[in-house]
Formats: sequence, structure tokens, C-alpha cells
Amino acid sequence: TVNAAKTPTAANPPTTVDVVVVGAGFAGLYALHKLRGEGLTVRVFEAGDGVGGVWYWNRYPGARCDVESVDYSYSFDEDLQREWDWSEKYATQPEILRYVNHVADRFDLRRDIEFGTRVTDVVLDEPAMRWEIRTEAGDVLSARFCVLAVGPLSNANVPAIEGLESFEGGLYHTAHWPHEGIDFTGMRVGVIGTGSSGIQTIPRIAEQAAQLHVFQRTPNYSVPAGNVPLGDADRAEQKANYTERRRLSMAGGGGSPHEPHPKSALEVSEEERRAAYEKRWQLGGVLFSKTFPDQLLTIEANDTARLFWEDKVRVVIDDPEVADLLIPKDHPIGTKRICTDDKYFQTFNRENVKLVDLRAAPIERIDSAGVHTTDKHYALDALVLATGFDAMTGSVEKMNIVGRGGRTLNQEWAEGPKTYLGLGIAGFPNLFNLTGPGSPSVLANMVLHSELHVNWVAGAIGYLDAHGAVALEARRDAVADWVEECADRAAATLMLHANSWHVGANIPGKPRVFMPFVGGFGVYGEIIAEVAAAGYKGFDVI
Ligand code: N01
Repeated sequence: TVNAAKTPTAANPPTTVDVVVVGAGFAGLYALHKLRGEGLTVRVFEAGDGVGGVWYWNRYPGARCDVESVDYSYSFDEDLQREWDWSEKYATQPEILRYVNHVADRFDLRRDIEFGTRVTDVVLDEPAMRWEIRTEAGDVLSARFCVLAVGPLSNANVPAIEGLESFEGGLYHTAHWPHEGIDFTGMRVGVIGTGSSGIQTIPRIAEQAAQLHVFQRTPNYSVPAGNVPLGDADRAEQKANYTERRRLSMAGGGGSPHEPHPKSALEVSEEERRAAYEKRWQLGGVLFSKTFPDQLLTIEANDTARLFWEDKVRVVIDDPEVADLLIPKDHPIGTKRICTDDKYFQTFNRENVKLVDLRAAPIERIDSAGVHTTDKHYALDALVLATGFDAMTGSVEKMNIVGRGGRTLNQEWAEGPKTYLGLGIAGFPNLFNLTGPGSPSVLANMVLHSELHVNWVAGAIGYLDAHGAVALEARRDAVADWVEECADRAAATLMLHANSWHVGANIPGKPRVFMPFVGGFGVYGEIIAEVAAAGYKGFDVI
């Protein structure tokens, strides 16, 4: 365990380090590696018993990344990226977890990580300009910098459904899946939720369960994932072009090397448009929602994609009434994270699968034996919650983070998250929030995004030290401008048309604010680099 003073006193001061990192997912692990390499002392706290963050927790059957494995991997070490072999175009959760564990071993990261330890308090000692970090285990550390690498999709949302705790069958959340797995053979299973997690796991559970009821409140757009195994020749080709691939990814809109069609969806002929959609459809994956550059900008352009999608999906669903229920009507395609699947819609053709339309008859309560909707009782042996996350702010707001003048982060963010560049928060000097609100975050490849952020933080710390400065603190006017810029950029797209977790719509009472920076990963990278080059413009260097 950490050699920390459990009850610090003047005679027994807390352990001091340069940096505390919260979280040992992709971002936290690289933060440890990078900052340790800069000669800083770093301590990482991780709630899980192993590395990997979302890939540690989300072990549900069918869990797989929707960014290509060759791109969804660290770029910081040439030998690592040359030596690691991915077996599939889109890696499964177990393979990603093996990769992250390999990285942790390869760079000897575990010795500075405290597993199974949740951070509870992050409190600024203003006169000393240091952060006091406390954990559930009673550790107390004093750090000059605190890096929050808690992940935007890490705080599982368990819906407040009456009687949920009284259910006597197996109750599982996709984001807290048992390590030993679950055998649903012969069981009557219910799944609540049809987002990315539900859509990935429903076909796999349907293969096992005797009977599966899918409780759907809102249908979602999903495209075939298009996963394929990778052979030696594929890998050799990918690796031969890795440098260029990474360059394009860093400059691209979503942190991957793919470009949209050069013209507007409305500028091209019907034939050319269909051919472009068909090409992306055959390729599979989330890029379908970015086939044309204006697809997420105007309803007219978006409709062309939506109608193409609808034609493709209707033909694979046998029952037209079921198809009607599975086709979204409430938001433009791509304004919620488009889902990717392996025969999701076809699953509803199975005899043992039934779609329950919660719009027609909502869930009233859950009892020991199953789910009561307003018109029926469904007897179940197991219930799976694929109900998502209190995204982007949930895990940060769970900690007691106290900045200048005793003001808490939750007070600061009461009307929605307020950051400068996503990285800095006014009143919270030397606290850096990685891949959260105000940054491209979930709209980009999170691995490269984590590297971008960590490199920026390392640069900022180096700058402070080189200038004999103590702290970096976002200025209030810079925060206000950035919040406005993020809102304006979002308002210029169709993204506000969806009741998505991006705007907090899935959590009752959460302020409705579009949280990510929608201007593109490459653009964002240029902005934060310019700010640094201009002596951290918009920050006070103290
Ligand atoms: O969560 P979600 P997710 N009663 O919030 C429903 C990433 N991810 O875990 O829309 C009934 O999208 C809710 O219904 P509604 C990816 O970025 C990626 O699936 O609120 N239903 C919705 O259907 C993704 O976007 C991958 O009406 C309730 C579902 O639960 C993000 O994580 C895989 C309910 C939640 O969907 C989150 O995805 C998995 C209630 N009380 C996740 N409460 C890949 O890389 C909620 N719902 C492929």
C-alpha cells in the first residue's frame, strides 16, 4: 500500500509527491509513464483491481471497440506499436484488456499504482498551493499537481426504478459485469437499454437465453460493425503506413485517419451519394455517420443518410411492426453516438426474442420475480441493465473537489461543466481534467486524445518549472469564452437535436449542456498547442 500518513499531523506530514493521478485507464497509465519519465514523482489511485478503466469494467458479452484496433492503441512508443499484433479490425474487450496489461508490465507502471482505492477528496491547500488527496482507504497525500483521468463513461447509471433492489434473479449492469462471466443458458432474461452496450450484448445474450425480452424506451441507429480478423499481411500493411496513419489521425476530426467525402451530400448526384453511403456501409462501423462533411450540419444532408440507413435496416427485420418500433424517429442520424452491431436487428427475427415497447407501456416497477410495465408482468431469471452512464461529469463530481476559497467543483459546475480547453478550471490551479467536457472527448479516439492531453500537461509542468512558477490556473474570462465557443460550435451542428448523454439528457436534473468540443480533434489539438506556444494564454502563470 501507499506509504502515506493515515492521520497527518505537523509531526507526521502526509506523503508528498509531485503528481497524483486519479484513474488507471488509457489516460492515467500514460500520464504515469510520461510524467515519471519527466523526473516527477507520481502516484496513481485506481478504484478497480486492475488497469484498463472502461475495459476493466465493461466485460459484457459482445463488448468490442468501435475504433479500429490499429488506431485505438498508444502511439507514444514506436517499439510498442510495431511489436503488438491485433487479431481483429475491432478489438474485443478481452484483447484490449490484455494490451493494457501488457503496457502496464512493459513500462513497469504497477509499482506506482494503488489498486482497489477510490479517491474521495481533492482539496486545495491554498497557502501552500498544493492538493491534499484522500482515499477511501484512508491514504492522505500532498501533491503539487492533480490529474483527473477518471474517464467520461465510467460512472454507471442505475435507473431509479421502483423495486429494483427487490429483484431476486441475477441483476447485472453492463459496466459492472462479473469477471467470471454469466451463463444465461435456459434462462428468461430481460435487457433494459438499447444504446451501444445493449445493442452489442443483446445478440450474444439471445444466443444463450431461453427467452429474451428487450425493454426499449428509445430506438437507436446502428450500423454493422464490419469486424474482420486481421492476417499477417493486413498487419504488415498497417504497420508499414503507421507514421502516416498517426499523422492523419492527429489532424483528423475524430482522431482516426479517415476523411469524409470531399463534397456536400447535397452537391453530388443521387448515384454518387448512394455509392458513397454504400461504400461506408460495406466498410462498416461508425464512419457511416461521417460519410459527408455536412451530414451532421443540416437536416437535408442528414436525411439522405437516415433514409439510406432505414432502407438497409427495414429489409433485415421480418416483422414490419417490429421494424417500425426499431427505427428511430426522434433524432437525426449520428447526433447520438451511432451504435455498431453484429446482427442486432436480425436478432428480433428469433423466436426467443421479444421487443417490449416502453413508450407504449412504461416500466412501472420491478418486483422479486420480474418487470411490471403498465400493461404486463414479465417473469425473469436475470435482468441486465444496459442503462449507460452519468457521462463526462459523473465521476469527477462524485469526488469532493475543493478549490480556492473553499468553493467546490460541484458548485462551480452547478449549471454545467465550465472549463478552459477542457483542461483547466478557474479556481482550481494545477488541477488538470483529462478527456472530459470542453475537449473533443468521446467524439474522438480516446487513446490518442489521452496522449494529446497528457503531453500538453507534461509541457505545462515543464513550462512552470522552467519559469520558476508555482501554478497554472485557467482565468475566468478564458473559461467563459471557451464555454461560449463550445456552445456556439455545437449550436451550428445538429448535435443539440438529440436527447443524448452528450447533453446530460439521460440523467434526471442534469443541466442540459452539450459537453464535448465539437470542432474536431485536429482543430482542438492546434488550439491547445497555440495556447501553450503563446505562454499559456488564458491561464494565469503564478
Ligand atoms: O449507454 P446509453 P451505453 N428505463 O446511455 C436506456 C460508449 N460505448 O452504455 O435513450 C428504460 O447510450 C436508454 O434509453 P433512453 C458509446 O460512446 C461504446 O449503451 O434514455 N430505459 C438507452 O437506450 C456510447 O454512446 C461502445 O430512452 C432506460 C440505454 O438505456 C456510450 O458508451 C460500446 C432507462 C442507455 O444507452 C454509452 O453507451 C458501449 C430507464 N429508466 C458503449 N434508463 C463501443 O465502442 C436508461 N435507459 C461499441
